[in-house]
Order: sequence, then structure tokens, then C-alpha cells
Amino acid sequence: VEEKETVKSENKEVLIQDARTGLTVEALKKAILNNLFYVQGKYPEIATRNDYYMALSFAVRDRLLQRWTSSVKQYLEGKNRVVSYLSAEYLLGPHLANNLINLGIYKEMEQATQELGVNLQWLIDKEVEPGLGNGGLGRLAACYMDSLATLEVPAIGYGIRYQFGIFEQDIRDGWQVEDTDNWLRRGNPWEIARRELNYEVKLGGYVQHYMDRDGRYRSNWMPELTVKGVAYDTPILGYKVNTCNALRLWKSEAPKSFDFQSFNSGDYNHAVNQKIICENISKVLYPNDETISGKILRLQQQYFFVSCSLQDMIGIHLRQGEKIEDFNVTFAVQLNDTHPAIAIAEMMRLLLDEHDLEWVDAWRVTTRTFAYTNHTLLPEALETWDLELFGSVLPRHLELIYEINKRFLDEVTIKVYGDHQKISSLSIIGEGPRKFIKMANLACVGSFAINGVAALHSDLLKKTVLKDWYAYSPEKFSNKTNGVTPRRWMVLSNPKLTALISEKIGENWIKHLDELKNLEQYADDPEFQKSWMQVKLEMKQELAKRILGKTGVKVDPESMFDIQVKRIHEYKRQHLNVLHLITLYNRLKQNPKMDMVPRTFIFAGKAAPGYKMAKLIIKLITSVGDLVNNDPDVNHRLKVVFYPNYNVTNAQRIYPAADLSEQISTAGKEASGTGNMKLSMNGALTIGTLDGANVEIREVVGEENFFLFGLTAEEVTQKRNEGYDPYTYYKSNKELKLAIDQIASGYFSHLDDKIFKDLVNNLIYHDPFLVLADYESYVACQDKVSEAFRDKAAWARMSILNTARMGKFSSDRSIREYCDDIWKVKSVPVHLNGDS
Ligand code: T68
Repeated sequence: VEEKETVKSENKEVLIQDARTGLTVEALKKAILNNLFYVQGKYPEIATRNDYYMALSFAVRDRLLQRWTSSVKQYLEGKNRVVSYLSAEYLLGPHLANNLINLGIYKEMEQATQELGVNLQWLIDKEVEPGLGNGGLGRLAACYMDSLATLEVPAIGYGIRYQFGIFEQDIRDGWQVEDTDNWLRRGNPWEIARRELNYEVKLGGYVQHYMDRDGRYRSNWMPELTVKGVAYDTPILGYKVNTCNALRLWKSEAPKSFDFQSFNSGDYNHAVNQKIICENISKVLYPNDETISGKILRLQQQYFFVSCSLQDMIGIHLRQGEKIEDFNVTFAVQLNDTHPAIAIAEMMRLLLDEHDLEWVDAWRVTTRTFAYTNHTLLPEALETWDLELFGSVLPRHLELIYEINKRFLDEVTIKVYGDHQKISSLSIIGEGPRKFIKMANLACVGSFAINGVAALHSDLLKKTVLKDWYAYSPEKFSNKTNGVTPRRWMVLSNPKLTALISEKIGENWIKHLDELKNLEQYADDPEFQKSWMQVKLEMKQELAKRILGKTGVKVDPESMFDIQVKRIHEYKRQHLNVLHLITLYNRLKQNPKMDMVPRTFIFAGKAAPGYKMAKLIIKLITSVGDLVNNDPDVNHRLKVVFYPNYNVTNAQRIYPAADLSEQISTAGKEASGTGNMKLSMNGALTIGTLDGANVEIREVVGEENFFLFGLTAEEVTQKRNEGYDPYTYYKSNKELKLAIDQIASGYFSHLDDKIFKDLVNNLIYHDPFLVLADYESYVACQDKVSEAFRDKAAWARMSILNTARMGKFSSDRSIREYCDDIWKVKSVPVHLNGDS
């Protein structure tokens, strides 16, 4: 930290209720005009839409900052334990409307803008969302930040300020095309650059060892490169509370010493190159979900943000006058998957090399600080690093990991005497043609708590990927079922449903989602059912308009909106959904007069740019769509839409319009899922397997209100062990065979019989995710869905009950469990400065 200056103000009055903080329509209008003039340098007649958006955002930000400074003050005075959430990804979504809701001034702002002659929604739609995440994991971090603040828990989120977030997806000729996400191009009114708050991070080089004067063995890391991390803070305000926590994201830069040294000696190129190398670290988000590519830059990213964050926490701790040995009293640090797991070695390095602790003391502090959340059972997603590559980036950490591992394996050997298989499975270092570092093992040794993200997932963790860890330290394991914030996923994205619910049961449910159960009494009320389905219809009409605008496909809002929106992945089985769609199409072709419930199939989701099969699945969806949407025999009873560029903004528009939620992953593969929760909260019925949180959703909504199909996780394993042969399923089911043959023959691709060859062969000869094994059960279940949709009243009842029973899946519940069981932190209510 370069400089520290505090300005003391005697007059607390200025902080309260002036044009920068007031919440009345008048104060807001004044604030917007002020910002337009003094920040944007415009007067209303020449201000652009973006000028207004910025002026409005700064007006909102001022009000957040007032709460933020109050929160910081309160936290520092109280010596409260602080939660530190370490995540390489935060998929926040647009801030403006969410902040208006959490501040409780949405209506006031609507009026203020209207009186100024601009439309609030028009400005809200102007915001470019920060897509600093891939999918579920990043979005979970964002929901948890919202709940931490809402529950008034002192917390700080740490991550990376990627200059380019997740790519933008365009569909051209039916294929996914990626475009860079330059989200910062018009500036970001929601962040505050804290130039003075920066840390140096070493990379590469070698380690010197020597004995110091006191006879102590010391290490000196001589890096090849040093980068600087600069803090950018985004305020995260809780819902109708004064708690405003920070999301602190690090931007990498060159330390200023660099350019000057080389520049002065005339090596201008070197100076410029160094600058570029440093800035590259926080340049772009890796767009892979569920797989880890062993790229140096990704390891550098992970270490970069972890090191800045830990240095920052230690600074905060010491500035409070605390001893370094008590670090774990001040901070509970949660690792969002293994991406930040290098924190365990970095904590050791900081304590040993920079703060002079002995090994035993450093290890005690470290293992009382960290807790680890696992988000996947897919073996290919478990993070490992080639040992040589790892050592070339983090030579000191490699030494430390060897030492951690040595001491740990000594302990293990005594406990499991002679069981080499166990010892090697617990080792942090993997042996093979090339040695590698197992990040999950590092996370498990160094953490005092380990959790999965849904009951089934936590259970399977103990039985499969972390089996030996569970046997070794069962006391560390627990389950924390995921949740989502009802503020963004109901209040913000579905205002009409929110109003309808609140009209009946008041507004308390927004903070206490269990209270939604008070809706159950209206589930059979025909009037309420009518209003409920009317809201659904209106949301479908809105989505239909957007679909027409984006894809040119005209869909019927009265048809069933059958929705699968999520990352494209073979285990999520979008292709199973397509096989059902083709089956319905064939039934109609064979019998054009049949009475079929009209359906609109809506897909959305990004494929990792290097994931060929996922990209092919997108092409399959669009190809089938092109044919089906234009076939007069189908007569508009089937429509297929691929809604491009699925992100938080688009998700908010899609969920409220869903009738049917597709959660059809192979059992045992989806850790939890969170889209399943958001859809159900918005009144969609689920068709799903017994996977992830589906199991718990079905438990609470009732089996009669959930469409279940498919093999269980156990049956899947059993089938594999027996030697699963997809070909027999293909041969023996006529409708399935026809669908697959059509894809193979080029029926959906202008007779091009090569394009889907890999996909088809993979399905009939390998089918790693048992698509064919589940097909029959899936189609039979879909037939039941269609029948159920004919009975409007019964459907409305089920829809109401789904929403009414979703209380458990608020992220407030999840966060409360983390606070009580893992972090041991308490709420600290915040008073506004100057208030008593
Ligand atoms: C998801 N994981 C799980 N990973 O798939 C989902 N991975 O079931 C769960 O609900 C969600 O986490 C929250 O717990 C991911 O989203 C990634 O995005 C990811 C990113 C980089 C590397 C590996």
C-alpha cells in the first residue's frame, strides 16, 4: 500500500440525505442531472443514452458508497470475523436494476427518469453485463455475494478483473461463432479503481537457500518476472439493509520500475514487452467449463489473484493490531473449487518466508483458515498441473508442496500401514510418465472443511473421487446444497409474478423464501390460477417478441415453452432433447392430423470454443430447427429456437417464460445445477433425472409435481460395469433408430451425410453419457408432460406448488449453513454513518 490518508470530517451531516445520498424522487432527479453535467459533461438536450445510463449509475453508486463506508467503519470497529470468498469467476449480471431493487428505490427511480423524459428500462437495457464467469460456478459466487450482504455478514469477494469476459456467441449458418467480450469499452461505473492498493506478485525464476545469522534456514525466491496487482472494488449491497460488501478484483500491470530501467538503458522493446506480458495475466477469462487446460497463463492467473488477495487480507489483519498467528481468527477463506487452491501453498510461503513463522505454526494457521467446495465429479475436470510446468512458474511453491506432502504422507503411512494404493491416492503428487500436482488433494490437506454442492453430489464425492479423503478425515466433510438469490431471479427478472405473489402473501418472502409456502393455499383457487397463468402468458409473449427479433422464428405463446438453457455439454444431454424433438416431428409427419400439444423447444447456451462435439450439438439443434420450423405439415405445432448468446441478461428474460424445465443430465454427473432452481421458482415444471439438486427439488415439490425419468446414478454405474452397448438400444427402438438414421443420412443437413457423423458414431458405438439407454424412458415421460399440459387447471396448480415449495433453494439458506457450520461467522448489522 503506497499511501494512506484519512480525511476527518467533523460535519457528519454532509454525508446524509443530500443530493448524493437522498432517496426521494427529487433527490434522484437532481443527482442524475448533476452527474450528466459534472461527470459526463453534457446537458440534457445533447446527452446520449449512454450518458444517461452513466449519470444514473453514478447516482446509484453514490448511494451504495454511503452504505459501503458505513459497513467498513462498522467492521473495523467491531473486530468481526470476515468471510473471504476466493473465486476465479464471478458471473454478476447487470448491476443497475439489481442495485435499485436492493436499495428499495426502483419505483422512485422510475418516476425520476420519467420526469426527466427518459425511460428507465431503456437505460437498464443499455448496461453491458460483466461476464466474468463461465456458468454455474461463477453465477453461484455472484448469488452468494448477494446473500452474504443481505444477511449482513462481513465479507469480501476476491477474484480477477478480466479485461475480456466470456466470449459473445453469435450463430452463423447454424454454427457457434465466438466474438470477444469487450465489456469495458464504454467504461464501468460500478467499480472503483484503488490505485493505491496494489501488491507485487513474483513469477518464475529460482530459489536460493541460505542460513541466516540466527542459524535459520531461509529461502529467497529470485523471480523471472514481477507483476503488480491493482485492486478494483465493486460494491455489493444487500437487499434493504445497509450492509455493502466489496468484490475486490485484481488487474495485472507492470510494476513501474520495469519500464524505466529498460527504457533508460535504451531497450525500449524489452520495456514494452514486459508491460504486455504483465497485462496479459488478467486479460481474458478461460472459456472452458468442466475441463482444465494445463496452460501456463491459467496457472499464472490463479496464483496472481490468490497472492494479491492473501497479501491484502494479511495487511487488513495486521493493521487491526492483530498478531499474524491469529490470522484465522480474522478470516475464514472459502475456495470456490480448486482454482484458488494454490492459496494453501501461498499462505505457507507468506507465513514462513515473509512473516518468519515456524513450519508447525504456519501449518496450524493455514489449516484453520481454508475450506474447500468441490463442484464436479467429472474426472476430466479435476485440476492437475504438470509438475515441471508448475515448477517453472512457482518454484518456491513446488518446494513447499513437496514438504507439505512429505509431512502428510508420513502421517498417512502410519495410519494406513502398508496400503500403497491409499498412500498414492492421497499424495498431492501424481506419478506417471510425467509427474503432476493434484490440486484437489492440495485443497483437501490444507482445508478444515470440504463440501459438495447438493446432497447426492456430496454423497458421491465420499464414495468416488474423494473416497480416500473421506476415509482419512470424515469430520471435514459436509453438504451445502446450492441456492440462488430470489432478488435477481424472481423480483428483478419477473416483476409481474413478484407483484402477484406479494399481493397475496406480502413481501416478506423476498428475504425469507420459505414464506412462499403461504401460496399453497391458493393453488386450487381458479381466480389465482388464472392470474398466475396470465402472468406466464405475458412473459411468454415478451420472450416470443425477442425470439422473433433475434432469430426470425415466429413462435406461438400459447404453445408449451420447453426450455433447456445451460452450457452445452454431452453430459447435460442437449442431444437427448433433440432426439425427442425429432421423434415428435416424425410422428407428425407420419400422421399430420394427429392431435399434438404444440411445443416450442428453446435452447440456449455456449459451447467451449475447443469442444468439437458441443459445437456440433449446436449445429444439430439449428439444423433440425431449420427444417421443422419451415415444414407446412408441422403447421406451427413444433418450433425450435436456438437463442443466441446465453448470459445473465438473457437468462433473466427466459426463465419467467418457461413452462417446462429440462434437467436431463446423466445421473451422477451434474453436481447440483442452479438453473433448475431458478426455473422452478418461476413456475416451470421440471422434467429431470435423479441428478444433482433435482433430487432435492423433487423431494420438496412432491413427486406428483415433477416429471421423473431415467436411470439412477447407481444404475448408470452398474450398466457401465456390465458393459453398456448403445447399439442394442439403437436397433431395438424404432423411433430412436429412425431419428438417428435421419441425422446420419443428412435429412436435416441438405443431404450432407458427413457433418454429424462423429456425433452419430459416438452415440451408437460409445455413448459415454447413456443417451440411448435413457431415450425410451425420456420420451414416455415427455408424453405424460404433454398430457398434463392439456389440463390447464391442473398444470397451473402444479406450477403454483413448484414456486410455493422452493423456499429451500434461496442462496440465503445456503449461506446461513456455511456461516453456521463452516465459517462460524455472525451477522453485523450496519448503521448509516451519522444515524444512531
Ligand atoms: C458447476 N460447475 C456444476 N464449473 O457443473 C453445476 N469448471 O452442477 C453446479 O451447480 C455449479 O458448478 C455450482 O456449484 C461449473 O460451473 C465451471 O464453470 C468451471 C470453470 C472452469 C473450470 C472448471
